[in-house]
Amino acid sequence: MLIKRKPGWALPHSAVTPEAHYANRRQIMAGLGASAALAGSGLALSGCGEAAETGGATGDAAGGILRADTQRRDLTATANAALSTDEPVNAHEAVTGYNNFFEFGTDKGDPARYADALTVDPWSVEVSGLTDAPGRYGLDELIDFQALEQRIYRLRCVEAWSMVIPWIGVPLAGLIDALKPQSAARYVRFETVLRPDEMRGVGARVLDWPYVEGLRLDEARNELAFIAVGLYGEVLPKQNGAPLRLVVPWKYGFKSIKSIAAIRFTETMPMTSWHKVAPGEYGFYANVNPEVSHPRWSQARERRIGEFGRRDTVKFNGYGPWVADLYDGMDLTRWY
Ligand SMILES: Nc1nc2c(c(=O)[nH]1)N[C@H]1C(S)=C(S)[C@@H](COP(=O)(O)O)O[C@H]1N2
Ligand SMILES: [Mo]
Repeated sequence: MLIKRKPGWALPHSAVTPEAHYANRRQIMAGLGASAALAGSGLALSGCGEAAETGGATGDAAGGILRADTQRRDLTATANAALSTDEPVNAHEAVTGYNNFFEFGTDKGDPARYADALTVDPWSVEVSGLTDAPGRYGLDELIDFQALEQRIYRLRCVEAWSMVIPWIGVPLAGLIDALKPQSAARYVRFETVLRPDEMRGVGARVLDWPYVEGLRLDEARNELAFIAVGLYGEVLPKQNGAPLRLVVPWKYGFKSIKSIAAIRFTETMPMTSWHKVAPGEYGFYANVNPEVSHPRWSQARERRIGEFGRRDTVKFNGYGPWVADLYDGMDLTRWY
């Protein structure tokens, strides 16, 4: 499919400064503070032009090292306006304080409270399976910190709440190519690090740890599929899945696996954590779909964190123009 699809919600390029530096994070946060209670504040990218100072990460990235253990370190990224929503982003406090990361507990505040125990530097990812480039890679070998993009995506959790998050990262497609999957590979399987000493939640058998997720390879190569290493202009907070996590915004949030430590290319569909624990409730595809109810609740509407009331959920979380053709011919009420 070579047609460039641009849906109604895509921002015109003129609306955003092409080089959006989160130069002075404090200044941005000050602007957000006033509206934080409402959890919506059109994160003013266009205002960033005034901030002259660039983030400290550039120099380090030039040296080839970006240490992800340093929380609140600024990253420099180019705004990808075409793939960003212009909806108000959620407050930093919500994005980093209301999380699902069950390895640290099941309360929404647990990840922010306890994920600090996770060691994210050094970090490596084991690449295996049907690939011509198997091996163990360091973070800086996998991610080009000179080529970071910002993408403002909606995140729709299967629990029927949603947020808008300004991610920083790289397209997953480029990473997949670099890892040279063989022609027989049809799926990619991701695994979260498992460290009982650092993850106080894994004693509880909520899931069969480690957390596992997967995508069909053509889904992984879709231009929306993203690997985030930051958000809100800073290095990814641990509660959000440092140092690298998947973001697939047309799917329910549980597909966007955090703190990835292993990537495996397979011929058959990988068994994923939520599908394993409740096959009747969570499918492999997990595309956002208001027409298919979760067995225990409707998916027709959602609560945008920070808003009162509920809004209608949109099929594919509004990303149908990019992804709908991935599922041509599939019965999405069966392959939920
Ligand atoms: N390893 C791991 N990844 C995970 C989860 C988890 O519990 N463990 N929760 C998922 C769910 S249910 C959601 S909604 C998103 C939440 O991402 P956020 O906290 O950055 O908003 O992370 C997903 N990735
Ligand atoms: Mo979720």
